[in-house]
Amino acid sequence: MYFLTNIKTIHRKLPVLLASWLLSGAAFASPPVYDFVIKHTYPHDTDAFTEGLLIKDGYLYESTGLKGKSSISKRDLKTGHVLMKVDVPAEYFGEGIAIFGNELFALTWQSQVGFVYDLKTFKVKRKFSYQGEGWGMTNDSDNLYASDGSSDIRVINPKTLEEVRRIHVTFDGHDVTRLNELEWVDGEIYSNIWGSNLIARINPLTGNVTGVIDLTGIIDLPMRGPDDVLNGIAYDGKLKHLYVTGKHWPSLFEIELKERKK
Ligand SMILES: [Ca+2]
Repeated sequence: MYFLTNIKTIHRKLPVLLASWLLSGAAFASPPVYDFVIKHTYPHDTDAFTEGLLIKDGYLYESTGLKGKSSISKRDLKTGHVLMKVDVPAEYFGEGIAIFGNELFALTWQSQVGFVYDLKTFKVKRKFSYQGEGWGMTNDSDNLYASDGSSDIRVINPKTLEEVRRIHVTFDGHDVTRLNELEWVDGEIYSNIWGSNLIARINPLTGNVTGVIDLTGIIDLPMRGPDDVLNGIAYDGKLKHLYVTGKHWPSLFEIELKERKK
């Protein structure tokens, strides 16, 4: 999500809450915190203002934002080389993507228009509309899941593109806002918390945050600007490999999670 135009309107409570909770040592009964171990580092396109990231059949799919610069690409995971790419029309700010069957679904930020692409050709098959903003997206074997910067994740039927229900995400009784890029990981939803180094692990049935992944320090290179935040989670469910990156980051990291001792 775009920092400069949204910073005044977005509720900032949660990262502060989570950060203070992490610093406190999480002494009270609370969900676990996970640190990371980098298993592999792969190149990432520094021109990519990453909004969506996923792995399908061993290939990396990435969507990027910014008007006039948004695209969707299929890439070699280990080299980052582009295998197929389509530009999003210049009037749209590209956002999250998900793949369901042979179709790739893509959101736009404030245009309230989504696109359905043929996965093999990247040709637009149809469009769909929705209320509010589009941020992150993921899917399981039944549904699409979309965030909009609020504390709700929309559950969407991939055939009708109708909203089925909403997952209201809370942490210790507090609404968790700024949910951004999403990833379905073995029955949980992982969500970048926009503007932070944190990923929330969410129970999709209850909306409860069941754990927090702290990626502070994963990259220490100077970024181009304040928008170049952690964003992008991809999970290879067959190999159980978890990948993360950020906007304009030079690296894509495969990481393992280690629960922090209290
Ligand atoms: Ca993802």
